[in-house]
Amino acid sequence: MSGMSRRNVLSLAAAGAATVAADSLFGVSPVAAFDHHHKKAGFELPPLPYAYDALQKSIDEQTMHIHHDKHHQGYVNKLNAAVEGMPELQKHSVEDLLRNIDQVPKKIRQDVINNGGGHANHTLFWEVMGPNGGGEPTGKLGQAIKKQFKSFSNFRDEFASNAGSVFGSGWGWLIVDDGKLKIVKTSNQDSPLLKGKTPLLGVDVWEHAYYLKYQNRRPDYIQAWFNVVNWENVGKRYEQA
Ligand code: MN3
Repeated sequence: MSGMSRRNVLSLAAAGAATVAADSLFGVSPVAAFDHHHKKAGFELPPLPYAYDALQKSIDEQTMHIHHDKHHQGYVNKLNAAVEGMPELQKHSVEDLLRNIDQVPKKIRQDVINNGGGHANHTLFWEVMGPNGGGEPTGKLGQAIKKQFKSFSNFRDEFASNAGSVFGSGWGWLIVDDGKLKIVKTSNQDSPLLKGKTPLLGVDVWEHAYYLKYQNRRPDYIQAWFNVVNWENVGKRYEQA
């Protein structure tokens, strides 16, 4: 009898230990990410600024859910894990960390490049899209694009072919570099901020951004993505740059 109950106690203890171990694999940053009373101590996933099905003409609802709730949340969680116990880093914006990457301790620098980049890039990505997107930019940005690329249609072709040519996973960007508009690409989650450039518009060309709807047809995804670009927001970013 006593041997039996002792075994039960042991197996409960073992089950408890297994639960703790499993939690600690995934549970480090959600605490920091969701506890608004300790906002300073962690980075947070921003809510999607529109409904998950709002971009359906170009990006399906399931992709938006997985992309925002799983992929972007994952970068936020891993960024929080990387800077855990480093309040001097936690108090900065992720953009500041990336702009000053040389001052981030070497042992976590690549983690901040990958996951801080993932967080900043996706935050921008949601903001430069919208349900009433598409068309052409007006105002100062519209003028600057025409000046730099001769026409909006030239700009669009160049942007699309640049993003389409990213080898493997990465991003196609419109950036401001020394006051000039430029089209560039980065690999993985590298942000233009790492090189002191200001990103205005970015298209995620990782397969997770389009594979459910477009499979291997990345160029089709990029063409459709132009129909949800929120040029008003991109124009605001330009005027602040
Ligand atoms: Mn992505």
